[in-house]
Order: sequence, then structure tokens, then C-alpha cells
Amino acid sequence: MTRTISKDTHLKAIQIQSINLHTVLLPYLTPFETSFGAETDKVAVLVELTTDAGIVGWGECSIEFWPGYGSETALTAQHILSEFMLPAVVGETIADPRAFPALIKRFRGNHHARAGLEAAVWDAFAKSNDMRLTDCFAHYAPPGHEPEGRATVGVSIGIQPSLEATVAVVNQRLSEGYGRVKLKIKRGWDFEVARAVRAAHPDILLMLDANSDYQPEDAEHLAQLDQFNLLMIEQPLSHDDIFYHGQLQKRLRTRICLDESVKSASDLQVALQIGAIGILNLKPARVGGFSESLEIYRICVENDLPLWIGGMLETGVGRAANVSFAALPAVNLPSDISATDRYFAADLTEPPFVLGAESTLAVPDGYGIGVEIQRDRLEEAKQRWWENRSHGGAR
Ligand code: OSB
Ligand code: MG
Repeated sequence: MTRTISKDTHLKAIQIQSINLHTVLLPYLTPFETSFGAETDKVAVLVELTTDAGIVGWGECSIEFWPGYGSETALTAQHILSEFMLPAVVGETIADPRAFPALIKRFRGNHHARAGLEAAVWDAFAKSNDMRLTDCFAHYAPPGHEPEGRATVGVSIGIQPSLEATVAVVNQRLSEGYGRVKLKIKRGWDFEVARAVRAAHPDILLMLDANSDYQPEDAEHLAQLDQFNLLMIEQPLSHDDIFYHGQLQKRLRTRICLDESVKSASDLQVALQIGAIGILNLKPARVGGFSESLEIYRICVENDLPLWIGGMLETGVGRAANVSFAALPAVNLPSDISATDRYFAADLTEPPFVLGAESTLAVPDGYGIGVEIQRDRLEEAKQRWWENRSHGGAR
């Protein structure tokens, strides 16, 4: 199914005929707890875009019901999209998906909402050109960056009720074949959990994600984590800080990976300039979409900055697009994109993502995102949102 298209091949433009939004609630197999609370269900706004030629593209706004990771929610994404962004783009012709962000540039912020819309454009554009989305990304990547057909992945493990429970979950994920483990930490749940998992598994690729729970004054405490030979520590300090991460990095041997703090290519340049970043977790949703992600990818290549793709426990729609991006060759550390059975009993798309050899997920073998929406499950998940929307889906 791989169609190799040289970089100077002219790709066919699409015209946006209509866009539908679907807000869904999909129960996780197990709740996911981070430093900002526990989530029981995936909330997403899915964007269904139809071209004048009848091609349908899908995108996912990666959000949660609690504005804890980012500031957006399902209702803000619905509002910004339906009132402002959709009217601005319906009827427009897209000859290059990287020109799409300019159409909605006058609406500020709301990166997760705009990223979902842009993802639908990329999917429709790739499908209209008989290309896998991964080949379409590669088309706009630096010369020679051909997609690898699979993404190397790890697993993100939420905060558990006890150290024993944590080690048990880690054991289970390792037995499933995951080659890299990320533990969520918070103040009061860090040193002991890292020690317990490291003692049980002296050689695994292990990393921690603090989701902004610490302060600059915690530097000495965080330096204690150096002894556990961590691959990285992700986003220890405030979600909007770069400066203090730079100061902290001088005190740590463990490399700092930024997540929340890098919301644009410009943020990344600042972080590089002041030594606040050793590794980047690139979430296409956080930076406002795949066009900005391609620019960030280029900056990582230029600066030899290790890079991986982060996740937000997406449905198959968002996951398929992220796998397609994570298969680019400069994504050189395991990404936070796990198999379907780590998240859901039944996802909204088929076929499911299955963990393959060497802790990888294969890029779906079809045009665009390469997975098919299951309309019956979509309707059920929309119904579930409708019934639970007053409390944002919180069980
Ligand atoms: O910080 O990376 C994060 C999920 C929701 C919000 C923030 C984060 C995460 C994850 C999930 O770690 C990783 C995944 O999608 O498997
Ligand atoms: Mg993170």
C-alpha cells in the first residue's frame, strides 16, 4: 500500500465541503491517575470532514473532562470549533496542509481544538492523494526522512494505590512486551515508587512524569532521583515554565523532558537556548497540530534533540495519526502510544493496535489514518457523552 511519491510531486488539493463534530465518552478499562486527578473515561471531540469529492477525513481533539493537563475541555473545543473555526474553513481549498493553520490564525490559543480540526484536514488530504498519512507527513519532512512503517512505543502507568500495586502493573506491562515504562509521580509519590520499580527491574528503560507538580525549591529533592538511572524526568515544574527548568537541569544528571511547557516551535527554541530541555515529548495536540509538529520535528533534527511522541489516551482516531507521525525516523525514543487493549475494551476504530515485536505498533496499512470508524460504537459513545455531560463524564 506504500505509495512512494517524490518530494516534488504535486499533490492534489482538497476543498472542504462540510464538517461534523462528535463528542464522545468511552470508558477506560482502568482509571488513569496523574498528579491532577483520576480519569475514568476518555472524552474526545471527533472532527469528521467531508471534501467536495466525498472523501471523509477524521481528527481527534485530545482533551480530558478536567482542564488539568491543558486548559481546554470538550465544551470549549465544541464552542471554539463550531462558532469560529468551522465557519472560517468550510468551502476553503487546501493545496498544502501546512497552509491550513493560516486560515484559523486569527483565533488564538485553543491548541487541542485546532489540532483536531487540522488532523481531519491531513487525513482527508492524504486519502485524496491515495497516501498513508505517514507518507504524507514524510513528504513534508526534511529530505531523506522516510517513515519506518512502525513506531517504537512504551507504556504510561498512572498513580497506583500502593507500591506493590505499582510493581504488579509494571510486571504485567513488561510481560505484555512493553520495552519502556513511564511512571506518573507527584509530591509524596516519587522516590519510593522509583526505588521499588528500579529494585524489581534493574535494567528496564524507566522514566518519570511529574505533570508539573514540583517547584524550583524542590531541586535538591528531585536530584535524589538521579540514583535510579532514569531515561528522563518529564515536566517536573510548572506547565508554563521554561526558565526554572533550565536552572533545575543544571542540578540534575537525569535529563529533563519537557511536555506541557513546549506549546510551539518558538517555545522549543527558547528551551534549547537556555538548556532547559534534554528530550522533547511532542504532542501534536499541545502544539496546535501536525504542521507545527513538522516544524518542531525539523528543529529537533537540526539540534540533535531526542524526540518522542506523547499521548493523551486517545481513541483510535487520534492514536492512528500519532502512530503515523511517530514512525518518522527522527522520533528516536519510545513514544507514549500503547496498544488498544491498554486503554479500551472496544475502541471506536478497527482494526485495533496490537503490540508487535520489539515494543512497536505498526502503521495501519490503508490510506490516511488507515483505521475505520465503527459507526455503531460512535453512536453509543455519543449517547454516553449525552447522558453524562452535566458532570463532564466524571463517574
Ligand atoms: O502527561 O503525558 C502526559 C495522559 C493524559 C494527560 C497527560 C499525559 C498522559 C499520558 C498518557 O501520559 C500516555 C498515553 O496516551 O498512553
Ligand atoms: Mg507528560
